Amino acid sequence: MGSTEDLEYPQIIVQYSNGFLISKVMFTACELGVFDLLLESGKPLSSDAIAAHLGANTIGMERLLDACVGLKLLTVEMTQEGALYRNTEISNTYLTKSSPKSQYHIMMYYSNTVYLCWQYLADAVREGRNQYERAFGISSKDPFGAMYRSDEEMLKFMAGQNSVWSICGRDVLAAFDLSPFTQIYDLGGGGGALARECVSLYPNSTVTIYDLPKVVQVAKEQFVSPEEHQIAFHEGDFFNDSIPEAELYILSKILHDWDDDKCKQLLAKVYKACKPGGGVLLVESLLNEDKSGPVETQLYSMNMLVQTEGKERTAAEYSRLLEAAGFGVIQVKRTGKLYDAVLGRK
Ligand code: ASE
Repeated sequence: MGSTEDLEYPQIIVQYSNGFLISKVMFTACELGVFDLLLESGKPLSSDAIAAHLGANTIGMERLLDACVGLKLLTVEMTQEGALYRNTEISNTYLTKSSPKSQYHIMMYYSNTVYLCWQYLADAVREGRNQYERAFGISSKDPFGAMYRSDEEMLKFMAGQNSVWSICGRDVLAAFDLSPFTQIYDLGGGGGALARECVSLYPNSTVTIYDLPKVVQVAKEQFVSPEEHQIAFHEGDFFNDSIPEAELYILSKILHDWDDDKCKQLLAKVYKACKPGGGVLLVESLLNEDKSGPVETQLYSMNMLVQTEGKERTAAEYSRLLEAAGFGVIQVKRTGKLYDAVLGRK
């Protein structure tokens, strides 16, 4: 930064204006399968070969590939046969569908769902509510009814939410020693990627994924194999149905979907169900106490405005919600990655 950050040439303004172009180039290369093809081929390919394989226009594909080189998602090498493209290590690891650390599904969710809601960000700010009516013509009263408006949308959301745990799951679960808790419920556990991390890190634990019946059905069919004996399921709506007794409840990216009243309602129910000596683990992206950052969390909070009824909160705000429900000895651990951990004890 420094000297370029002046009124002669506002570097930061240019960079921010172009931010959405950068996102869309990366999302589009993922969506078209550029990174998957280059991984599978095992050798560098020309833009014509890539276009032919992916059924794309040669001019369009060459332009996309060159932009990916500029973004350091691909490298290019000039040979006698012309320009040959290959993946970078980052692309191989995070942008291919088959990688264990793949972020492909969250990108597709951002590009095809979140992106459309953000078209109405100004309306969301004016009205203070989510934008499903404008973006998709559906009622925004029940945000998860809207987010799960079709089986296909629900599947995209579940796959997207799963992908983040391959890069942050271990850190949030290792933030505290959870080995004393063997009977664990993951409320709103969705596709089960965090549950899988949990049983792998704590081999004596059993994790029950508590989620809506249609979510549990898809999780069983497409995400969790019956051989994963330490993962169980419970079908229910945690606001309207009972919550079974357990030693630890994980609420991962749940409270950020709801306003303070709903959070208090849910936490009071969890407190009642919790065994004495048990606890609740909140996994959330924490804002600084003065809300001055981190910028990723501030942006996610804007996304909660356009997509849900919630917001991102500070550690003190989560602590107050936990205390209001009866939980004590509240501990906070920042991981330095996207998601952090807050533990409350009964
Ligand atoms: C939710 C999480 C997300 C509800 C809607 C969501 C995410 C995207 N849409 O609980 C993941 C976090 N990313 C962002 C941009 O908020």
